[in-house]
Amino acid sequence: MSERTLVLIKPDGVRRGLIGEIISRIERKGLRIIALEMRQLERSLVEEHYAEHADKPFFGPLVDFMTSGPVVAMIVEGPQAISVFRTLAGATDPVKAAPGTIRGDLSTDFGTAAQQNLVHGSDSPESAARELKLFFPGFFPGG
Ligand code: DAT
Ligand code: MG
Repeated sequence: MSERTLVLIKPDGVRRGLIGEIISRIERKGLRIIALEMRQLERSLVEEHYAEHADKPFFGPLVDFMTSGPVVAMIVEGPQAISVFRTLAGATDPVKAAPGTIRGDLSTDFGTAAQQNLVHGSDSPESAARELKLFFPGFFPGG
C-alpha cells in the first residue's frame, strides 16, 4: 500500500554536505520525494515533534541539536514508505546502526548527549500523519 512518511535530514547531515547522498539513497530505493523544504526549525516545533521524549534526559540536548542549523524536510511516498525508510536509516544509535544504512555508513557520532544520527523518519502511520501536518500544514488543506 502506498504510504507517506516525514523524512528530515538533520542539521549534522546538512552541515556535512550529505543532502545529495541521502536524497540519492531514498530515490535509488524507489521512493518518491513529493515535497521538500530547507528550513531553520523553531524550538517549539521540535518540542512538539519530539513530545514523546519530553521526559527523557536527552530531550534538551536533542532540541538544541535540532535547532543548531537548517534541516531538509521531505514528504516521501511509496509502497510501505514508512518501514522502507526506517530500514534505509538504520538503528537510532549510530554505533549500532548496520553498515549499508544511512546512519551506519555515514554518521560519525560515537557518543554525544543527543545522538547526531543524520535523519528522522516517522515510525508508524499515526506518527506520519501527525508529523506531516506539523511540518507541511499547507500540503493538507483543511487540516
Ligand atoms: P528514531 O530517531 O530512530 O525514531 P527515537 O524516536 O527513539 O529514535 O529518538 C529520537 C531521537 O532522539 C533520536 O533520533 C536521537 C535521540 N535519542 C534517542 N535516544 C537517545 C539516547 N539514548 N541518547 C541520546 N540521544 C537519543
Ligand atoms: Mg522516533
